[in-house]
Amino acid sequence: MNGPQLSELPDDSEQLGPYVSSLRRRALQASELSAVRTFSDGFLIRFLRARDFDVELSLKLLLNYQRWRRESPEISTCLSSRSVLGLLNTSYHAVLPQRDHTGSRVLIYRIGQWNPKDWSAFQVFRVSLMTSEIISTETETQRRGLKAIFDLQGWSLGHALQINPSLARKISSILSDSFPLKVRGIHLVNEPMFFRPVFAMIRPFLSDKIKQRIHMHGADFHDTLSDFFSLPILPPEYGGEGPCIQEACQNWTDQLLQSEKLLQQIASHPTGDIAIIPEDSLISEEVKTEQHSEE
Ligand code: VIV
Repeated sequence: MNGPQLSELPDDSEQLGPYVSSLRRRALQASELSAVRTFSDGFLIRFLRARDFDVELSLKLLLNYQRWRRESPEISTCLSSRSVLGLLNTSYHAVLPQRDHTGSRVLIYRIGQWNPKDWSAFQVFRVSLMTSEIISTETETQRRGLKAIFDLQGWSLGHALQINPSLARKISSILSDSFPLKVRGIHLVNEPMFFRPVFAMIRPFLSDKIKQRIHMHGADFHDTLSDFFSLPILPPEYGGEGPCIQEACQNWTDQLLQSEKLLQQIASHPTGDIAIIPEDSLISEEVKTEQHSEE
C-alpha cells in the first residue's frame, strides 16, 4: 500500500506535536538510550520526516543512527572541516547552490580529486558525514531529501584498496537506514570497469529501495544525467549551465568551515542532538556582548 502523499504529511508544529511525543516516549523506552534523558523536538523531527512520520520506522532509524556512530568512532568522533581542508581545496566536493526540480539537495563528489596516498577513506568519509549533518538541519532537505553524483573518473587501485568489507558495510548501512536523510538518487558517472568489484562489496547490503535509486551513467553521461537534473542547476563540467564546479566547491568549503564549531559539538555529543547544547550558538555570545555594552 502507498503511504500518505507528501502533501498530506503533517507539517506544521501543532500537527507534529503528537508524533514527536510518541517518538520521544518510544526512544526513552529503548534500553540502549535509557541513559539519555532528553531529545530535542528538532532532533526527533529529522527522524520522523526521514520516515514519513511512521513512528516505529523513525525509532528504528534513530537506534541505527546511534549504533552506527558508536561502531564507527574513527569516522563519527572527528568532524572537523579544518582537518580535511587540503582535500576540500582540491575541489573534491560540493553541495550545489540550487536544489533540483523536486526540492532535493544535490551533492557532487569527485573521487579523482582524492589522492589515496594523502587521505584515508575514513577522512574522506568524514566529509560526507559533515555535509550530511549540516544539510539534515534544513527543513526543506528533511522533506525532499538528497541526490548525490559520484564522479569516478580517476578511480584507481589505490582507491579500491582502501575499501575493505567493513567499510563497504558502513557505506551501505549509512545509505540504507542509519542516517536521517532521504536518499533520493545516487548517480555514478565515469565509473571504470574496475569499480565493479568495489560496488559488488557494497551492493548486497543495500536496501532494495536504495538499489533501485542507483544509476550508472558511464563516460557518456551528459545526455542521461540531464534526464534527472535540469541544466540550470548542473555545473558546465556536467553538461549544465549553473556555476562551475570550482566555484560550487569553494562555496561549500566555506560553509563547512563556518560550521566547524557546530560539527565538533555534534561529534562530541552522546546522541548527536545539538539542539540541546546550551551555548552552541553565536546568538548567546551576541546577547552577552549586548548586555555588556548596556552596563
Ligand atoms: O556517505 O546520505 C566507494 C550519502 C552518502 C554518505 C552519507 C550519507 C548519505 C548519500 C558516503 C554517500 C557517500 C554519510 C548520510 C557513503 C561516504 C562514502 C565515503 C567513501 C570513502 C567514498 C569512496 C567512494 C565510494 C564510491 C561509491 C559509493 C556509492 C555506491 C554510494
